[in-house]
Amino acid sequence: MGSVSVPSQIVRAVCPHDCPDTCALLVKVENGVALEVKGDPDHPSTGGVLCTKVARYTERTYHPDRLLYPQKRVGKKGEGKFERIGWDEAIATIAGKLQEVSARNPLSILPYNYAGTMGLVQGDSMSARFLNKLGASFLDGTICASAGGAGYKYTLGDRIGTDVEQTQNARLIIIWGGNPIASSVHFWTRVQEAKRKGAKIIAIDPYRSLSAEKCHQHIALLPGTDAALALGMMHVLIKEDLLDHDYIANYTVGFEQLKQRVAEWTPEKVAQTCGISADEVIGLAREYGEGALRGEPSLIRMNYGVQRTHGGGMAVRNICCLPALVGAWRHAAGGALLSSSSSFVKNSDALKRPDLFPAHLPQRTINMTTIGDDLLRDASPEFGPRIEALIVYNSNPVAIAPESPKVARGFGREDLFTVVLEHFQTDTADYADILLPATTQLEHIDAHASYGHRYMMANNAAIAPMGEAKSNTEIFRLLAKAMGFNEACFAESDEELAAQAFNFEHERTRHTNWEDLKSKGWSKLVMPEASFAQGGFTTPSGKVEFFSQQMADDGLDPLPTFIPPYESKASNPELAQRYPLAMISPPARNFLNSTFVNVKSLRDTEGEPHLDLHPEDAVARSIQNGDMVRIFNDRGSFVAKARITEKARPGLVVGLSIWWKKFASDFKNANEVTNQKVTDMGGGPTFYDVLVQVERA
Ligand SMILES: Nc1nc2c(c(=O)[nH]1)N[C@H]1C(S)=C(S)[C@@H](COP(=O)(O)OP(=O)(O)OC[C@H]3O[C@@H](n4cnc5c(=O)[nH]c(N)nc54)[C@H](O)[C@@H]3O)O[C@H]1N2
Ligand SMILES: Nc1nc2c(c(=O)[nH]1)N[C@H]1C(S)=C(S)[C@@H](COP(=O)(O)OP(=O)(O)OC[C@H]3O[C@@H](n4cnc5c(=O)[nH]c(N)nc54)[C@H](O)[C@@H]3O)O[C@H]1N2
Ligand code: SF4
Ligand SMILES: [Mo]
Repeated sequence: MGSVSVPSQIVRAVCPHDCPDTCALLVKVENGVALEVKGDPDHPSTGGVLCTKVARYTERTYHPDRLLYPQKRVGKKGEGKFERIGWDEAIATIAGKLQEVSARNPLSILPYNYAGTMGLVQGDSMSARFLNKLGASFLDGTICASAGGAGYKYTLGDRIGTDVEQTQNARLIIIWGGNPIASSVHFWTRVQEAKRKGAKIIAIDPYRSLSAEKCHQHIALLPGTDAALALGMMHVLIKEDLLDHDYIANYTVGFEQLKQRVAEWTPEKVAQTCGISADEVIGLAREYGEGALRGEPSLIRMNYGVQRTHGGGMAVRNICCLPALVGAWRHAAGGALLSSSSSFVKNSDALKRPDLFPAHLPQRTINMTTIGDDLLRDASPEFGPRIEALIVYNSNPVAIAPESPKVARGFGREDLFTVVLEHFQTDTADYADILLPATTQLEHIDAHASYGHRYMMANNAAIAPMGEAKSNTEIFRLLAKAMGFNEACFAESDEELAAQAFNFEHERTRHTNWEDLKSKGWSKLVMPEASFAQGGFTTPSGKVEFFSQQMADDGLDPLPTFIPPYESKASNPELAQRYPLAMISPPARNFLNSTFVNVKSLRDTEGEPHLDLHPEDAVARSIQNGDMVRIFNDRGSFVAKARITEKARPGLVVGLSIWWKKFASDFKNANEVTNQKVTDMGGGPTFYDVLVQVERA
């Protein structure tokens, strides 16, 4: 009786989201339907566990609001009124418009893409080929990690750090500007194991985050002052001779200059700069240095909190000097981890084909952090042509980019042609002229690296595309065809692309290949357990560069220093008179950047947009717990529900993010008040370098 039962099948997949954990997934599929997504128990980093967001991945994939067919805008920009069209009309309209714009100047065309999917194929492969061939402007992908990446590179070289799978063996773990319970739960699991084995855990964070409150010690410094704290630690380590002289002599350059530089950074001066006590500075340095002298591994997990203010690059650089001073790199579980991304041997040129860019044409790069200003800019000799066409994929700029009032104004330009590839009708999608339905991770193939662990991963398609959705790659293939691009590379399948994503001829990768990855799901890079036990840094000198000639050549201070925030009481007292509170807007636990905000069960858990503020600051403004408050500065304003809590240090307010504007009562989010100014190096955003005032709404 009834239907024939088909045995369920397990498909190996990868979590595509912008998270360092890059989990291995097992998708249970029956009759073409994905029933359940689980963590692979055999994958050492995933350990069979997923975060609450992705454990509900099928809820997102089969969400009733999924975009299932192409649409064109019929209402005003931003209003969100669309009408269904066919794929032929969609592709012909886009190709026609791009042809018209590129006939004037292809640099007027700009992609806006980031890490909505971290897949190397659906992230940027056929899309990059298409845009290169067109001669479009490049987008500098700065929105997350470029400041820290630059500071790391000057000091230690490529983004290779301690293997996260060693965490549980460390004796001291400093969680510096990160909230792993929310944003890297698999690392946190290992921290717990270390704690059970007796390790001491210290959080450095202006906010008593979910993670900070579970650490042995929490140092709540002022935002954007981490560089000074690191200078103070170095001062104490050197003064009290808590040093590994042998490591310094063999594997570092510039120690004498560093010694002179940090002499002025006394614990008292650091305490003053960071808004903490001198004892905290001294205690932290001794904990770090004395443990090392006892031969105990110490790990610094640096995260993104330290790099979202003016001196974010320098902060990472200064912190990167610490492990070498005490010889922490000698241990597999010691050292520092910012990102593991350079551990991977990727084949980026094969996927993106920069050689397709017409040799006779000029090039231009637009910083994605300043998209608000740049969309509003007229043509000029310095800027080049006005941006006339925008192709958005894997990103939601109207919600996530800084100084949103300008971003929205730019997207609202009547003379701008905007294409958006999306799963859902996001805040950005509302501004599209043509809105195209993209496949999710369960519906397409991909290859993945990670920025947290050291496994190459393969994502197999578990189900057929929903409705008329097409993968990003397929959409750009169709556009290439319509534009008459007939190079063979525009016909390559996703499978062919995925097979090229990694270089399998390197000592780290030679043991596997694409077919093997696809069937097993993942494979660990072959690398030494303690990468820098005997130096081998990828800086120009091959050593840790306390003094960096490269920085001097780039017009930067060649030695560790402190670059104050753009906006703080100390650095801009005049502004602080009007806007006395520092605001940060780090990730909410149940969202992933702006993804999942539209999944009701997760949104319900977050509730509504909140602003955490200290009782002192609340009393001074007659604000009661639960009041609606308006947060504002010269750039804009938004409302949120006040949560009075000592988690926020006095003078600091915290609005966990990133809400879709359309789910907020005032159709706005924290990026109304953030800043488009960029970091000291790497052109990164300064999301947490913001002064505001708060009042009852
Ligand atoms: N659940 C969830 N997970 C995520 C994300 C998400 O949105 N939600 N986003 C993903 C992405 S794109 C990223 S980049 C990572 C981010 O990963 P993490 O860097 O771990 O990010 P957060 O969880 O925001 O932790 C940052 C912490 O830095 C603190 N902070 C803010 N300013 C400063 C400062 O000046 N100094 C110091 N020391 N600390 C500061 C904040 O209070 C916050 O607790 O997480 C990824 N994982
Ligand atoms: N105020 C404030 N703003 C911030 C931050 C902050 O801490 N505070 N964090 C910043 C950081 S660290 C980051 S990384 C950025 C993140 O900014 P984004 O990268 O823009 O954010 P996401 O929400 O990760 O992804 C954007 C979109 O990609 C879509 N997407 C996913 N997979 C696919 C696919 O296969 N195809 C297509 N076409 N679309 C897909 C998703 O549906 C989602 O809407 O935000 C930044 N903005
Ligand atoms: S978001 Fe992060 S923790 Fe959650 S499943 Fe994906 S990779 Fe794992
Ligand atoms: Mo990020």
